[in-house]
Amino acid sequence: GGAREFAAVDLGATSGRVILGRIGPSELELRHVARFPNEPVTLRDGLHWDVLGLYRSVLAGLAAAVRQRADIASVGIDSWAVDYALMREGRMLGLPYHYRDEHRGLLGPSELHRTFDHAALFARNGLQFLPFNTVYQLAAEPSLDEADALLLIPDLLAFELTGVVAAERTNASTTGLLEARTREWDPVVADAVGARRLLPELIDPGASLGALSGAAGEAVGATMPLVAVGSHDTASAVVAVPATTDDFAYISCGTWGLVGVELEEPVLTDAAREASFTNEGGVDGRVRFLHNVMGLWLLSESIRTWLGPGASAAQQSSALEELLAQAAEVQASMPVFDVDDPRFLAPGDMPARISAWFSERGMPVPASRAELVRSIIESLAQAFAETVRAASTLSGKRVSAIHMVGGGAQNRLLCQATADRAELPVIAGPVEATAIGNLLVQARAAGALSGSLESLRALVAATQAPETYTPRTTRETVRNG
Ligand code: LFR
Repeated sequence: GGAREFAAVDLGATSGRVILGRIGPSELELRHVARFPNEPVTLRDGLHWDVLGLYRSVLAGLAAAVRQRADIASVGIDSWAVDYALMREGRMLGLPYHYRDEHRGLLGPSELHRTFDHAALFARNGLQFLPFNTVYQLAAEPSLDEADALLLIPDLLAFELTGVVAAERTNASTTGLLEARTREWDPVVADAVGARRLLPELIDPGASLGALSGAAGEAVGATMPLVAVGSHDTASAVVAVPATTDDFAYISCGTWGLVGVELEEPVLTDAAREASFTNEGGVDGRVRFLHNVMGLWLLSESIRTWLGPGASAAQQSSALEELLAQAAEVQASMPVFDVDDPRFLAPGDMPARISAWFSERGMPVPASRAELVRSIIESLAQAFAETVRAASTLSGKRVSAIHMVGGGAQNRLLCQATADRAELPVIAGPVEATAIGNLLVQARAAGALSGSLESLRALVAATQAPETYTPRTTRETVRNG
């Protein structure tokens, strides 16, 4: 069959993009159409996503895509997980909160754990404890009674674009309201937070949601169908891992570092729970058995602190590049901290929090910005390596290589440090794995491709040329281990 054109909307915690993909059985070609910042805003009642600004950027990005290609077969949307809008009669009841809102992160777990502790929840939903999981946010939610539906972020945008209400299953698996084994809504946990009547019908990646319609169709200038993809960004990223064998671990590295393996069945053991592993739903019914490592957030928030309020995205990324170059030159061995300490979750002064972590333990504090950046990189690499080992031990899955996808794949220092500390090759790229996974699932739904995830991955491997980092084994290079 001939190649066809698809559009991916991929919203990350710091930026969003619209990407066109031309896809056929031996073709996968990307064209970047639009990139826009995602800037949260603090109101009196807490930290929120600017979903209206995002929606406006999505419409403008899709309109630009249509101007470039009149023959777009479909559109797919993915974003970060867990956050939601409450709806009443098709109207949003206030702006969605940001999962990094500190107040809700403290209140939610303490509310829900009075009736359901984490072990009881894990036995049902298989999720690691993260204070911002939807189920905890709902336990802290002031306006549930007024709502008649709950829509996760991609489902919210899908509703505004098409008028169709549905819950895409991979993202629903991050809420805590889905049973890990059946992948259906769990009425018991949903009742515990009073959300049962708010949960839409579940749909799977590949299902069509119907054509863009109404004001959305007019703004975009076309009425192609919206197709459900792995709407949880991490689910889409894992689809596009360019693996050619089965024995791999993945690190989807952006704001977060999502580190784990793909399985057929969830692992619901005490050991998995105690190691903070999660069983999220993948495309084609696969299980993403992984742990959330704090990720590049540690770097981006440090840079935001150093540059001060008002620095542009361009200033931040050039500062990052400069600091990484300096960090690569640091000769002294830098101390490693626990990147998963919950104190690093909320926005704020990151360098001060990292320094405090070291001083509290009587450890040397990195003396310059370059040293602190190096310490962050080494600490992330250490956490990545340990998490890959744990994923393999806990699941019994053999791992002989690590695939690093997402923005982290272009961070050479991080890729090499991860290879060194894991003593495994790191295969880096593609950077746009999430958008590619989004596009591939659409292409398969349209019949432009066929086959299992393995054949989709083979296409990525054949067309995107990942780069391999081999572990260095001399004593000098593993000095930090
Ligand atoms: C990554 C991600 C993670 C999820 C976190 C919060 O972008 O989707 O998978 O745990 O954001 O939603």
